[in-house]
Amino acid sequence: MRRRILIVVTVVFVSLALGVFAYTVKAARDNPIPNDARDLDCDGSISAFEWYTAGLNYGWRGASDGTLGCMEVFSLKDGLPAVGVCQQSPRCRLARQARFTLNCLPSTSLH
Ligand SMILES: [Ca+2]
Repeated sequence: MRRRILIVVTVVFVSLALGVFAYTVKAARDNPIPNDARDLDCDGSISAFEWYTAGLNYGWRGASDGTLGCMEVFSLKDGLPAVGVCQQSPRCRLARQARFTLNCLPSTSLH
């Protein structure tokens, strides 16, 4: 009897966990950020973690600094830009202190 209860509890717990995970994956997928714009560190590849994180925690809008031909991945938490995605090279531009850097250089190289 005890074993059956343990099995039922385990099945219920695993089902709930899978349901929550599926729900968050669907929410990440439904985010308007294009899949190829979810490279949050501009390293040229999009990991599953980046894809998932971008889908849940970031939004998509025109570049807030007015850069023409660029869209922006911004934090839903504070509204600050994270990555600029531009038509011209460099396509992916990290944002530091609310400004896009060129060639994804660290913010210290700007000053
Ligand atoms: Ca990346």
